[in-house]
Amino acid sequence: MGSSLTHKILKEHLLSGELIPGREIAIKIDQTLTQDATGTMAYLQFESMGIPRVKSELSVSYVDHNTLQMGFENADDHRYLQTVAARYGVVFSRPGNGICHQVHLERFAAPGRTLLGSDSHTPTAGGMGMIAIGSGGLDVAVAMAGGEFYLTAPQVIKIELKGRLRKWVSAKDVIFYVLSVLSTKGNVNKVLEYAGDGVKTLSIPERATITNMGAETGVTTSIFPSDEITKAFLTAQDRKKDWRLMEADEGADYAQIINIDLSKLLPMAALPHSPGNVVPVKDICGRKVDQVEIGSCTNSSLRDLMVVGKLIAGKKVHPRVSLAIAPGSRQVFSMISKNGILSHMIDSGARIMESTCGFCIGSGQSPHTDAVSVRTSNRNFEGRSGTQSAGVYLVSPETAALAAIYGEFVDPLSMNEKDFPCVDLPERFDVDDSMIIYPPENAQGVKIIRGPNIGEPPVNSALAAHLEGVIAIKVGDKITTDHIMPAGPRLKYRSNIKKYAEFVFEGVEPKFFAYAAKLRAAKKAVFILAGESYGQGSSREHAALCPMFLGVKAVFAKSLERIHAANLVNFGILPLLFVDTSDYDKVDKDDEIRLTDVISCLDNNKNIILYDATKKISLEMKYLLSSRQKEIVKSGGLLNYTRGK
Ligand code: MIC
Ligand code: SF4
Repeated sequence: MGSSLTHKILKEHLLSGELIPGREIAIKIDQTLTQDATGTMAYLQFESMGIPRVKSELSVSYVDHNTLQMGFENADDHRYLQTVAARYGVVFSRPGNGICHQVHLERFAAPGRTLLGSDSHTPTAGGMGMIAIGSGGLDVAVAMAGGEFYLTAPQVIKIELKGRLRKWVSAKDVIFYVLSVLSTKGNVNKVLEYAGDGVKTLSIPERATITNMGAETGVTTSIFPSDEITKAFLTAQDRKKDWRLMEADEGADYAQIINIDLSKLLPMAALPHSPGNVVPVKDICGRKVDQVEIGSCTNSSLRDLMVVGKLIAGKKVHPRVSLAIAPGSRQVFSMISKNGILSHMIDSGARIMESTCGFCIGSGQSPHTDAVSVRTSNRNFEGRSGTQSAGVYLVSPETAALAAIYGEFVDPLSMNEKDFPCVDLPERFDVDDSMIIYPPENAQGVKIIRGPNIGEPPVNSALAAHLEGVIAIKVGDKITTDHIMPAGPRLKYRSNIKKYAEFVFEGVEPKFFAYAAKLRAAKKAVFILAGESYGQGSSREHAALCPMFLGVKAVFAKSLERIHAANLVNFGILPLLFVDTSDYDKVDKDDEIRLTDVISCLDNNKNIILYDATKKISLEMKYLLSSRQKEIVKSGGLLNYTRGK
């Protein structure tokens, strides 16, 4: 039987294990990427490994998330990242050069290769026919040190595309449709592989929009084949040499097939507060809009901004609406400034932002109280915009541009077909890599500069055989890492775990920090009780690292998302799952809990008994850990485990 494209690339990179869905495998990582908000920890961890220079083919450090520089902390992080990159052989993309995923797609992504990034939207590069996976920063640090990356061999779902998108329907609407089928939970350890004749109708930026937001389904990654369109894009980026034909074998085997007729899709929107709440835009027409934000790693390519610019040319932004536009990269920014599109935007009343994540991560542009904010980004979790009472709607660039002009939701399909601004990608992009700094060959003399806000990563102790403690918080389903570890104004503490840990569960249970401190002082373990799909969303390992710092020893959940579960293991927190999920209802906050013989249960593959001393009940907990992961948890985390070896 033929191979899927996913399995072909995984096979070429397989270092250990069998490529049988569900089994743990280790693969070689060719490229890595980090961004500033997860990068400082990743490089501090890399430094602690004592390796003289990165061993990956290519490692790039981007500064794109936090560039507001409110206070010295942020600029200190940037300086640390620049100097540590030079010292260890990492390519450095300066602040202002663009959002990591957009720049990586333009300048570095290559078909057939593997990429590991400390950001959950790393799968954006899957639009280029590579296996691109998001993970915690520590896993990226290990990959930079030449270590293998462990993952569960995925089930591959084929998404067969036929037909062509109608005018006014966008690549974003394809992924919204996929989200309406798969939802945001229950897709762990799967890969979405796109195929079929419809693929040929989509440009690379459009494919990247689709693979980018595949992250919201919770899959390991998404991938498109590499074909003549990929070749043309790479040629236009002056990188033809990176092209390679990559496609699935005829008759390849898939776990599931989803058929999509592109010509039947409608413009869609994800309603507050989940990317999975999708409805056709026609169902919300007329709803008033207060803010429109265009950009983010999902929709900030030259194609997207050209469409937006042409749509708003000669028109004015509605008086109620604040429209902000952030080009995804300096290349995009520079090209729209030269071709006149930027003038149309400025003349319309749009506010032009830096080429960064900015609004998407709540770093500026928080909407007003109770606002309706319409965004082209990929996440609309409650409070992520920085305004708890705002409702964020996710849409395509086309829908966003119309909302900015009309001040309300307008169905793009109600527009005249001939008025749709078709955009052809240029034969040559403006290539100027002057904001990308290559490391010196001999970096021995390079001094790494650390500011006072940059602290050493905390270390954990080995797991105790018996754990006694208290459930300090009980949360429901779909708790995201934004709930656990808020970003926005708190981002500047990413390099200072002691300080950042004060904000764990800030928006959910503000007393959590004080409660955990009290339990720690009483030498009690801290436990977290969660529902389905705990740890959705971002890859930020701080959502495990800071709880670990506060004394969290185990999470009891109905189910866990992939990256967060791996981060819990990496920091020595036991990820335990209810054998009977209805047991979740029997346990409460403040309950005294005992876990006995934990080590011998792990060693003998036995379920762990959670004894609730308050309720006087025993519940059975399971875990999905490989032998290697058990050793990591027992050691108190990956750093201890690696040092021990
Ligand atoms: C996000 O979109 O949530 C982020 C901010 O890019 C995160 C990374 C982080 O928290 O630094 C992600 O997606 O992994
Ligand atoms: Fe940046 Fe938003 Fe993309 Fe995360 S989702 S990388 S914050 S633009």
